[in-house]
Amino acid sequence: MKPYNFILLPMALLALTALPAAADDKPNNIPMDGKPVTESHQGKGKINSVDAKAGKINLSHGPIASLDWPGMTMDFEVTDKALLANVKPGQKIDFELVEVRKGKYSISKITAAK
Ligand SMILES: [Cu+2]
Repeated sequence: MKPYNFILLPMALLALTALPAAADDKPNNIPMDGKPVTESHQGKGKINSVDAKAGKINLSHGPIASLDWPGMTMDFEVTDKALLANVKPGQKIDFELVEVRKGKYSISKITAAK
């Protein structure tokens, strides 16, 4: 064996063993071209309460077809507490949800209902 083979062989083995693990770790919303896509879901609701300090909001929201959710009243966290700076109970809003963890959705956008 030439000296450089001692370096290349272990590297080749490492690359082979690392690939399957990396493929398994991929979230299922990354398409074939490898660019991550943040899928968002649109909802409409009415604000019941706002906890700006905790970054939480309680909404009565309508059905969200893209998530197969029925309408309900529930708490949401927001991805950025600044989203709650100009909202108050009683307001009707359009909002956007993103999946922040597997099965966990947070509000990423709030606008006055159109
Ligand atoms: Cu809900």
